[in-house]
Amino acid sequence: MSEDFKCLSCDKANYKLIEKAKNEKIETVWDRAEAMQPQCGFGEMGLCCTNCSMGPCRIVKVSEDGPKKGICGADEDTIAARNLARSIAAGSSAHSDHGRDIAHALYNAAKNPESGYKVKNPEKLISLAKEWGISTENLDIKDIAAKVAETALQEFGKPFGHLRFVDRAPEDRIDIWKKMNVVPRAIDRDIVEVLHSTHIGCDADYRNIMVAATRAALSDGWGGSMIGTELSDILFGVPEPHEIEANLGVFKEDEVNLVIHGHEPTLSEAILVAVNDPELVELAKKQGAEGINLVGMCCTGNEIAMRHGIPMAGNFFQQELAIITGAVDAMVVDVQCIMPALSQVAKCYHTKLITTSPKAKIPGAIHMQFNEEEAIESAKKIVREAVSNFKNRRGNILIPQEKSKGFVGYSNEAIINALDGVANSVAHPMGTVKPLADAIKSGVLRGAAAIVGCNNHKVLHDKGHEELAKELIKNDVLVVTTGCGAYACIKEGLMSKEATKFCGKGLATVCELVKIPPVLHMGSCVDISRILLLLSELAKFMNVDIKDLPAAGAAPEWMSEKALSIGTYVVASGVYTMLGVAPQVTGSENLTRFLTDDIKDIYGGCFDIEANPQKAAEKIIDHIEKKRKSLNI
Ligand code: CUV
Ligand code: SF4
Repeated sequence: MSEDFKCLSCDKANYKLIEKAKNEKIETVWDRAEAMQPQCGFGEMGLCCTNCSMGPCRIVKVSEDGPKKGICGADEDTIAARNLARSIAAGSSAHSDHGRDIAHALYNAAKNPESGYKVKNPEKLISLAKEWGISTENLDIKDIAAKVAETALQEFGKPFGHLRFVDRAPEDRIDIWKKMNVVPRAIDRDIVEVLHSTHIGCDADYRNIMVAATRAALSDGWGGSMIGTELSDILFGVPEPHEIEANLGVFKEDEVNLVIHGHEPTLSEAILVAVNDPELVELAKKQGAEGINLVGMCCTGNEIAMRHGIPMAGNFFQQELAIITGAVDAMVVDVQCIMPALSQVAKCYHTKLITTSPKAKIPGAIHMQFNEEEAIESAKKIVREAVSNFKNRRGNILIPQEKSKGFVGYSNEAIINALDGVANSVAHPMGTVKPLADAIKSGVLRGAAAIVGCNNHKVLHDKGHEELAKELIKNDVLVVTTGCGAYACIKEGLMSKEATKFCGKGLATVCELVKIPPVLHMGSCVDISRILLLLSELAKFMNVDIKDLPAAGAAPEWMSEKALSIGTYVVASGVYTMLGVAPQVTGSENLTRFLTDDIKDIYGGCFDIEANPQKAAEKIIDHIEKKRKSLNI
């Protein structure tokens, strides 16, 4: 029976729960996706404009008849480009606002002992202060933290100059950005400029619209996201390899199950402290539970798995299923990728859905505002709410057996040290990429590819990630992954020691020699900034630009605006990027050609679209081999 769900997901853990949902008449993402068919063709092609109240306007492409221009005269290129640019700006804003919150938390760590935040990695703090030209003489760690936090916050709105992290890119790359006028200046400014220039009656030139959009995207990758990652490492520690369990089988029948879902480690780190509070553990026991089982979901799950070995319960498409187990006592959420549907599902069980951010409230959920100025106290209140709900369980619990083991936590520091033969230590913040470069030059590794991004009903759940990853490692391409792609890979066993059985000879040898899995978990979506840095270091070491490296990116199941921002900054950083789902631009042939072809001549990277993972892998491998040839390796 449950085999019928093979066409919805390739993760067996989900089948029993989808069946349970059906029996209990609970609607899931797959039901809503079906009910949505056929989806709007104008929207699908990016040809619907609602930028002003003379609209909505839509461009008819399927027949000769029908409007070819909006009421203001905007054509398909303008409309599609404006829509795309606004999505990129929204994606950049999400990552960057996350980065800003981390900077505020660092400031709290420095100035506000009540917050409970502390600098966990002073070495990384000092090294960033030096990089930013902040004098550390006679200053204690807290003072340095305050200065670094303030400087980071200035990056959002400084009136002159460009973003500090831009200087981390290879020189050739910066030159291209200068020539194209896309050097990110100040994060908020670059995002606002997209909103302004796409207002009715402003920019109508699709290529120029893409200039502003690219700058906003770069201010995410080399700005907001990088600030998010670097300051999170300073505050909460640089990730190191941890062996963890993943998938919906991580729930425990006899413990309080608390899911932390969303994005910002400011919340999840405080929740982690709170669940270990002896008083709250005692309270759990009084309720009849054996303890408190904290598990993560989506990107915040990636963050605490990387730093603390907390189990990863599931990715974007599993959020409803987690509650449908009947075993979740509370799902605590902050921002991004939280389906509003959760409150309806939670109502069918005893589960408390707790929203915590003023930026994201959901009707039907309990709102308990997380106060970063008293982070730990605030988190304890939330955990108390979860614990006290254990006694309200209604039976009818189904925890799937399925769970996998794997190693997570490959920050650049951890990767470099592993390849260097330094076991489990991130003591020297940025060693040398020589061993990685050597392995690539010698051809033992053909190259590297990043598999990132979400889940999307347009692709069989998890299959896009898994199949692509397997095909690449079979061909000696080292895979790094973040986001929901990381969940798919660990669930499929690709982060375990045994995963070498899927590898080609070269990659298997490297993995066995330095004891790493062939698919490296590099974190959350904001941590794609780690990948930028790794590429940048590798390019500098090999005396080339990022575009010359035998490397590629892929987002086989992407869906979010954040993914569009990521894709754009990655392409503008010189990376060939494969999408499993077409962006909503295909109504404009010019824009589509620009993104998949013309852009190559400008940035060296481009988008490609291929839904079939086997074919996508072939194209990526082909690209990698071409780059090797040009490098004469
Ligand atoms: Ni930020 S953006 S669905 S959680 S990766 Fe997962 Fe990752 Fe996409 Fe969201
Ligand atoms: Fe229509 Fe132009 Fe207004 Fe868009 S901006 S809704 S195309 S009139």
